[in-house]
Amino acid sequence: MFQHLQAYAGDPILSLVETFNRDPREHKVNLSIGIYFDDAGCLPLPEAVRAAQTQQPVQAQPYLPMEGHAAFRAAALRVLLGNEHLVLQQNRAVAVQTLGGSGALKLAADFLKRWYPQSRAFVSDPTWDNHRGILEGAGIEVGTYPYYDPDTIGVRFAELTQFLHTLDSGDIVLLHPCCHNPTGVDLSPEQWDEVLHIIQSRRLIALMDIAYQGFGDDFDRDAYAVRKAADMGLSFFVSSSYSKNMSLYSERVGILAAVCPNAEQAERVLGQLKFGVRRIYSSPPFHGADIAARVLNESSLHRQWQNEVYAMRDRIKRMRRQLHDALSQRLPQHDFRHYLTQRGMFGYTGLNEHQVQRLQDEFAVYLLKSGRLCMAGLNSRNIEYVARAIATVLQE
Ligand code: PLP
Ligand code: TYF
Repeated sequence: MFQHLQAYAGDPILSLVETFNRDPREHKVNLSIGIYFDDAGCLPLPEAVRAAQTQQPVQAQPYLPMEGHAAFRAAALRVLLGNEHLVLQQNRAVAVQTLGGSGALKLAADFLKRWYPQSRAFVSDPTWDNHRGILEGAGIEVGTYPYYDPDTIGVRFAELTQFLHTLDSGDIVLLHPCCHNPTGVDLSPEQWDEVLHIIQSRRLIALMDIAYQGFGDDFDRDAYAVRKAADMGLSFFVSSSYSKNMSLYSERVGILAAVCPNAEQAERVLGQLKFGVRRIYSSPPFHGADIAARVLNESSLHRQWQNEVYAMRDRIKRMRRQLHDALSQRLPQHDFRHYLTQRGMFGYTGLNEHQVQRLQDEFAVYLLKSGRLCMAGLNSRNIEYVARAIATVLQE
């Protein structure tokens, strides 16, 4: 019956983690997947999340409604838009609990294909691989917009804006509000203003994907693009993930939010998103969303959690600084300043595929083929070793 099936090559990032796990070398270092590890190399559970989990009574739960956990959805909207945003007061923003950020993207993609069947989607060049996979999986044609410039280690901003001007009304643009995956290179507030004005004037559909809120500057500044788009009166979607900032990876906690022109349309959008959920999995799981709701809705836990995320952010920044300093010391003729300026978990090292392979083969240091390095995998015990390994492959 299954003879005609092709073998599945696997997700490149998850497959690399499997290769890493099988690697017997004791000194191996995993800088591939975007997961936050602490200085001991462990996956930490924020104390605020642990406290919320401990409060949780163990009892049977009925199904959640299609749209999910009400207190979580409301709180997650406030994290995105700020507590007092006009769109919240006017009931113009709605949210559906999703299976992490990935589930939010899938729900958005299905919705967009159904209601804007002619629209093409454009993702940054480069982007997280699964963006294309999820959009294409929903039957949407996917192209790329110019983004990363390896020469300047910045954004091809003029090309990006020129390109957006060529798109058709109703085309979808997938944007990373902060901590761009994989490059770590973000737009400035002024650049966001310009991009969002083009999106508004050309009637494009913004689909923002925020999976690292809190890891860039802070929860408010990381949501600049989301709040600016809402201030401008745009209608748009946001997928938001709590996998990284609550360390709830396997619980699958996220939302898909929609900001709409008025409350009546918002209600209709919510209805169609519920229809989408109904068609895929009927209703989301309770446990992770309930933990997140407790953290977000209890002010002392919320504050504690934010500070814990900021401690993760600051540790990553220290790793950036130490890697920069260690490499600059070894190779003073090289410019490593991009290690300092890139934001969030990832750094784009500029290492080529051959150099990345050598790091893996000769040093058991695992990066993605693209040269993406997860800064959160560095710690005080492995950083000198990693710097020595990178310096070696850069020199030869
Ligand atoms: N979007 C981006 C940019 C990501 O890096 C990730 C990483 O996991 C996701 C979405 C998916 O989020 P989740 O793991 O919550 O599905
Ligand atoms: O880019 C990353 O490493 C994270 C984690 O299919 C991830 O976003 C990677 C692959 C995948 C799901 C999550």
